[in-house]
Amino acid sequence: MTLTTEATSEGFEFVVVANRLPVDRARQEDGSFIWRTSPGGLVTALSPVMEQMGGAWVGWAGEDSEGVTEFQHGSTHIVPVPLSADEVELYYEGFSNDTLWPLYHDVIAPPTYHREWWDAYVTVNERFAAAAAAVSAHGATVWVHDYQLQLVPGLLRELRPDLIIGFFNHIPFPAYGLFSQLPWRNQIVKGLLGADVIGFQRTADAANFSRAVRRLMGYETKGTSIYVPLESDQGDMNTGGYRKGGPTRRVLAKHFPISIDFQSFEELARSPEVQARAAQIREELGSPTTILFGVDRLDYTKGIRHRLKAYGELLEDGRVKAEDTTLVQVASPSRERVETYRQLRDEIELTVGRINGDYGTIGHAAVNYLHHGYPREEMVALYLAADVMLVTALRDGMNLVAKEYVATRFDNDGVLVLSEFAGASDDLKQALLINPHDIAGLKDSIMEAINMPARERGRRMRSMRKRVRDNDVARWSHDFLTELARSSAARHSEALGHSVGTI
Ligand code: GDG
Repeated sequence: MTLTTEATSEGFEFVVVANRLPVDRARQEDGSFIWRTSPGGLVTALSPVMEQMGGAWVGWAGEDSEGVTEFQHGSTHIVPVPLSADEVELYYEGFSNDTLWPLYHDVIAPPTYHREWWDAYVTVNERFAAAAAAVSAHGATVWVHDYQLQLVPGLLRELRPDLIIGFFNHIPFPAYGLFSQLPWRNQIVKGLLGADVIGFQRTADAANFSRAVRRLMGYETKGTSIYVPLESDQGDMNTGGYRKGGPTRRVLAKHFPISIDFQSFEELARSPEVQARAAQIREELGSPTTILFGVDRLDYTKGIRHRLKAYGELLEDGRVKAEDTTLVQVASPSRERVETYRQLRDEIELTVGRINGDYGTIGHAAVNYLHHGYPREEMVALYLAADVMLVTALRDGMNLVAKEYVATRFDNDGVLVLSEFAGASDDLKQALLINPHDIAGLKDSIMEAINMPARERGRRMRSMRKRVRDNDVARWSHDFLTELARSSAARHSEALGHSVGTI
C-alpha cells in the first residue's frame, strides 16, 4: 500500500472523518480554553494511525468550540465542524445516542424514534460530507468513522465521485430483525453503500449488513461483495426495486477487528514510575490478596450492573471476603445528558453503596468505585495492579480495555474474564469467556479466575499477548487501507474496460 498523505495545493490526500476530533476544546475554571485528548475507543485506536500517516481530521471539537478554525496538531490538520446546541441535542444525544446506539446494541435499552432527530442527523451528515469534500485532494482517500456518520459515504460520493471512500463501524451492526425497526433503514443502508469498503468489527456484523442490503434493496451479494447498481439503475429507494443485470459497482463489506498500539502500552507498563505506582495502588487498597478490576465508560452496554450483582452475591455467599478481595470499578463519565445514562449512574451508585454497606469493614471497602477519567499512566498502573480484569459487556463492538489489559501484562500474569458478546472474544479465546446474563456462570468464572494456578495464568496470558501483539492497531489500519486501495484500483480498471484481477 502506498499512500501519499501530504496536503497538495488543492487539499489532503488522506482524510479521516469522525464525529469527534482527536482533541476537545474545554473551558477551564478561569475562563481560558485548553485542548484535551478526546475520550473513548475511536480516538485511542485512530491516533497512532494518524501520527504515522498525517493528513486531515474532520470532526466536531466539542461543546466549547464556537468560532474555532482549522489548525495543525502534530502531524494532523484539524478541521472543526461546528454544531449548534440544538444539533448536539437532536443529532448527537438524540439520534446517535438514543436511537442508533441502543438499536445497534441489541436494544438493551429501548431505542427512541423521533422524526426531528432524524432531520438533524441528515443536516449534520450533509455538513460533515461538505467539509470532507472541501479539504480532500482529487482522488484522495477518505476514511469515515462510526454510526453518527452513516450517510456521509453516500453524500460524499455524490459530491466527489473521484474520491476513494472507506467506512468503519466501531459498534455492532444488528441482526435484520432489529435493524428493520428503524424507520430510516433504507436511507442508512444507501448512505453506507456509498463507500468502496465498509469495515465491521466481527464477521457477524458484516453478515448482518449484507442481509439488510439483500432484504431492503434486493441487491446481489456474494461472500463479502455487494453489487450496487450504478445510480441510474437503482430504482426507487423506498421500494428497493431496481433494474437487474445492469452495470454494478462492487462494495466490500468485511470484518476488520480493531486493536490497540500494543507496544506503547507495554512500554508504559515497563516504565519504573508506572510499576511503582501499581505497587502503591495495591498498598493503598490495603494489600488485598485479590484485586478485581473493571474500567468502562459508564454505559449500559458494558454490563457493570451484572458484574456488581455477581460480585455482591459472591460476598453474600461468603465465597469472597472484603478483607482479602476488592473490586476497583472505574466508570468514566459518559453522555450524562441522556436520561438512560443518568438512571444507570443512579442505579450503579445505589448498588455500590449497598454492597459496601453490607459487606465492607473498616479499612476494607468491598467496591472502590471511581466516577472519573484518569490519565493513561494511571490506567496502566491499575491494569498492572489488577489480578483479575472483568469485561462483562452485554454487547460491545470490540472492547479495547480487554486488549489493553493483555498488552500491559508483560509479566504474563493476570486473568481476563471476558464476555462472549464483546468482539474481543473472537481474538482472545484464552480468556475465561462468560455469558454476563448467566449470573451463576459469571460467579463461577470469577472464582475460577481468583483461584487459577500461576502456570495456567501464564499459559493463557502468553497466548493472548502473542495474538494482540501480532494484530495491533497498525495492522488493522494497514489491512483496511490495503483493501480500500485494491478495491479502488479494481474500480478504476473496470471503468477503463480492463479485466479485473481477483481481490
Ligand atoms: C467504541 C466501541 C470499540 C476509558 N476510561 C478511561 C480511558 N478509557 C479508554 C480505554 C479504552 C477506551 O477508552 C474505551 O474503549 P472501548 O473499546 O473499551 O469502548 P468504547 O469507548 O465504547 O469504544 C468499542 C471501540 O469503539 C473502538 O472501535 O472497541 O466496542 O463501543 O482505550 O482505555 N482512558 C483514560 N482514562 C480513563 O479514565 N486515559
